[in-house]
Amino acid sequence: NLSLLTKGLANEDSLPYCPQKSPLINGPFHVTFPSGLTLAQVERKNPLVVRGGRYRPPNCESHHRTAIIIPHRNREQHLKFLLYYLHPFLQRQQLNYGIYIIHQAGNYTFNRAKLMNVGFREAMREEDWDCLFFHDVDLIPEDDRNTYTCEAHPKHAAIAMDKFGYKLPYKMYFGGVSALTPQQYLRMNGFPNNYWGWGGEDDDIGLRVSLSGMLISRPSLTVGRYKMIKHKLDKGNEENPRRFNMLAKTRHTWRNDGMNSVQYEVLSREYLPLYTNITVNVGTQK
Ligand code: UDH
Ligand code: NGS
Repeated sequence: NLSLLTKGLANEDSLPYCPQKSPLINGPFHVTFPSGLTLAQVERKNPLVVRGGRYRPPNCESHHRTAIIIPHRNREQHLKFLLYYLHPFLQRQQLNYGIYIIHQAGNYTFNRAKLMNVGFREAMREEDWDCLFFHDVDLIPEDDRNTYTCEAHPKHAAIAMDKFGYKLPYKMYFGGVSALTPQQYLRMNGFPNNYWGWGGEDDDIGLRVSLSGMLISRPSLTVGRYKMIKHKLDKGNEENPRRFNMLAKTRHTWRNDGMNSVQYEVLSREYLPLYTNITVNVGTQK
């Protein structure tokens, strides 16, 4: 009868749920940066990725809906390598996912954390994502078991980066790649909007986690491994001299500066084959 037939089926499309643990997951993999790689090649290698950089497993209904939010300006080469690795990696994890590039328009000082707030709002507008990964463009995961899903507490995924000798540089480090559910994100009022230039914004985010009464979860050092694509400090992202003063005040400012105060203007939204590109005017420092 009908109830027997539908048992174990996830939805009206009659796909069964994917297994709890993906059978396609392997362990560590070797990351290199092939010269001459093109986005067209990455597209050909990922035939099931559809417009806007969306994917869902073809034969089963995923348990997870993960959005990847990548702050970006003038790092096309890094983006190409990240997409080359990330798409197959996320597919092996049998995730329902989408990749969003949040591109800061203009030449004014870069604002990584504010771009993440934009990414959160714009991604959630499109789909009921249950997990958001906030992902630097230059960090490539090196192990399939680093699952891009959320935990009971905000997750700092980039625990072991090659540039820090595959160790955490300091206990409160929250930089590189982190993952939060929409509920966790809103509970800490998102990320700060006022860190212009390099440094400190990730420490502010880490502080917000604990100030809002949550803990930091992390994968193990063996699994949370990342290779960073080497580069110099970008033009337009100079060290922020105010960052230490700002960090000293975070416990007073976090409730008023964040998702409840973010202002920006979306200039364009393009559904490209491998990602959704949102170009945004984030304004300038007051
Ligand atoms: N980003 C851009 N374009 C920029 C600046 C930053 O896309 O112009 C994004 C990108 O996703 C990058 C992230 O913001 O991965 C973080 O910026 P970053 O890579 O410059 O920061 P990181 O700390 O490296 O990884 C800085 C290297 C030199 C720091 C020396 C300071 N003492
Ligand atoms: C801390 C910065 C963080 C930064 C981390 C790693 O000192 O923003 O170093 O930097 N905090 C402050 O400046 C307050 S790195 O070695 O990647 O250049 O992420």
